[in-house]
Order: sequence, then C-alpha cells, then structure tokens
Amino acid sequence: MSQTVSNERFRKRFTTFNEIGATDRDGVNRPSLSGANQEARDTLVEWFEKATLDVTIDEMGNIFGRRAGADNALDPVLIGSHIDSQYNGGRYDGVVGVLGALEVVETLNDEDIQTERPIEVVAWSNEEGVRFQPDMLGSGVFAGEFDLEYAYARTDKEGKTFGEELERIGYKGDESCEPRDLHCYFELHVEQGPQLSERGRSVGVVEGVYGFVWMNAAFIGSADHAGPTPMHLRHDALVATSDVIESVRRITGTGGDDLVGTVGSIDVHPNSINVIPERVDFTVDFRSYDNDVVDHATEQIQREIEHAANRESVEMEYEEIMRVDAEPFDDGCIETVEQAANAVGAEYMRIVSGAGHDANYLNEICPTSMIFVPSVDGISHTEDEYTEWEDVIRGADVLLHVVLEKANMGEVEQ
Ligand code: HGY
Ligand code: MN
Ligand code: MN
Repeated sequence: MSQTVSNERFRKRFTTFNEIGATDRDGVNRPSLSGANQEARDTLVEWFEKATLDVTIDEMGNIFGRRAGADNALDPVLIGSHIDSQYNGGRYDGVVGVLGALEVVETLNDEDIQTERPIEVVAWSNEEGVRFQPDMLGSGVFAGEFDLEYAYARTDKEGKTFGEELERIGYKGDESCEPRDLHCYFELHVEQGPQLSERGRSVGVVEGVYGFVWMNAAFIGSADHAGPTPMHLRHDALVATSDVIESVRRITGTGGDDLVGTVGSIDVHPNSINVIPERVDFTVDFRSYDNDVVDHATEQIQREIEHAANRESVEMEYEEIMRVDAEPFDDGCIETVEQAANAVGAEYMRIVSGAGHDANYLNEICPTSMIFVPSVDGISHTEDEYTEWEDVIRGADVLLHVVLEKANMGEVEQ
C-alpha cells in the first residue's frame, strides 16, 4: 500500500480549485454562499462524484461524500473542513482539509483498498462567519448547537438571509442536518499561527481549540456639525467606541497569558469628515484556552461598554452572538494523529489551536482531533497566507495513516 497521497493530482486540484474566486494578489474571495462559493461547491461535487463518492447535501448545505466500507452498518470515519473563505483570504484555510480528505479517498481508490468502516468527506457551510455570523454555522447546526430556523434567519450586511442565499445557489439540501453516529472526525488544517514554523516542526498534533466569544455592539449618539458644535455638547459614538477598543487591548494585557482580543469590524455612520459620528457598530472577539479567562474578559468589556456610554451620554446596544467553550480533543484521536505523524517520519509537536474550526463542534458529538501543517510566518486570513507544498502533502499523508488506522485497517505496513 502506498504510504503517500498523489502529489501531482492533489496539487493540480488545489491549483484549479483556487482559480475560483482568485484575487490578483494570490488570494481567494469565496465568501459563504457567494457566486464563487457556489462555483467551488459545484466543482467539489463533480470531483466527489468522479471519486465515486455518494454525494448528499444537507439542509445547511453541508456537502458529504460517502465511500462504502466492508461493513456499512459501522459508524463512519468523517474527515473534511470548509471551502468558504474570508473576503480576500488565503488559498489554504479550509481547502487543504477538504481537498486533502478527498485525496486520501482517491489514494484508497487507487490502491483498491476497502476499509472496514465507511469513510465520509465533508465540506462544512459557513465556517468563516464573515458574511453570515456566527462562524462554524454549518457544523454548529449539525452538532445541535444552533437550530435550523436560527441559522436560516442570519442576515448579511445587505439584509439577505442565509436560508434565501442557500436556496438561491441551489444548496439547500433535503438531508436533515442534525447529530448522527460517527466513529470519529479528523480535520487537516493550516495552523494559521507561528508556533510550528518558529519551532521548525512540520506537523501539529492538535490537542484542542481555544474557547471564544463573539459580540456585536453599537453606540448611538447624535450627529451634528463638526464645526459649530462645542465639545461639551457632543455625543460622539466614535469617541465612546475608541475607549472600548483601547480597553480590549488593556484587558488582554491583564486577563491571562494566552488571552487575545480583537475589534475586527467597525461601521461608522454617517462616516463623513464634517459630521460628528451618530452611530458606530463594532465587533469584539476574545479567545483563550481557559474558559474562565474568556468569561472574565467578556464581563469586563461589557462594563467598559456601559462606562463608555455613560461618559459620552450615548445609547448602547450589545449582543453576544456566539460562545464556544475550549474542550480538549479525544485522547485516542490525538494519539492516533501522533502515531501517524511518527509513521510518516514528521517532526511534530502537540499544539492548541487559537483559530476556531468545525472540529470545535464535532468534538461535542464524536471523538475528534486535528492535524496542523505550518503557516509560513504564521500568517493567515490574508492573501499572503502560504504553506509549503511539501508540508501540505505531509499533512495529507498523516491523514491517510489516521484514516487507515481508524477505519480498522491497522497500521500501514512500513
Ligand atoms: O474565527 C475563526 O477562528 C475561524 O476562522 N472561523
Ligand atoms: Mn479554517
Ligand atoms: Mn478561517
């Protein structure tokens, strides 16, 4: 049995796939349920069918490709990730995991290997959460975290709903999207942080993912002329917001060693040079591997938002849109990844993910772990995201070994 996936086929597919929604700075623009996302979905379904997988689309547009096993009554091994991207994001985030999983199946087909268990490859909908918040929406409904009605009603900044857009692109499937019996779930993904490349390791054996919270907040003051309005009469929504942005940074300085906080999105209205800002909408994202640290940071920022509103005499709005707890992955799955990294002779390290993944939610319904490959200089969520191709192949080889082990084929012969 070959111990490695097909470099040529995988690279050709990766290149072809990333021509969809390609930007002129070597990134991709395939936000959830966009035209480019639809084209990417169509391409993936075509490749799943070519790999003789049974394709099903569920109510959330999650795409599953099933490969029969010797005993199809057994719970399947599920592998995959996501294909939606950030606006002007990177080519590797999510795609490495979906095409890597497909490549594992193709390699089993090439070798005419029938595993004991069925294997399923999945592309989850709306992992990034940039167009429709929150993120990991497709896997979240699948794991029972969100109900379908809530998910369908999520709207983008133009007021379009997730449900309408899913229907429009033809991916509102019939298959119910709810928890079902799975033997285990593994996700191959780029690290999106600096640890592997700083330590010169080529594989990350992922022990768990940070917990995180996402909030939408707004200040509502009074628009007025920037010239004649004296400072003491102003109710400036942007001044209140700047106070909160500064306090996010201060809270991360005292909240806990691994605590990170970001105000990533801000909309100023009317956003005019000579008008005092009337309304500002902004987001807050806190993360840590310690759930108490995330809880405490959340309480602190809520207080800061209230204080800023009082100081500036503006109204405030606040909504917590998502809270995922940090939960360690399954020890058995982590060990399987470690053994597989050894089997391919990779220099690996155990690692915890600062980025959220669909694996967060799968970990709530079945034994789960992840395989990381290095992001050069730790860069991700930008067009400069880059991973050496030999690292991508090595990650897929680790996934191949994991699948053979978990689908009851025992260790691949050396
Ligand atoms: O936010 C995240 O970490 C992921 O990209 N959804
Ligand atoms: Mn991702
Ligand atoms: Mn991402």
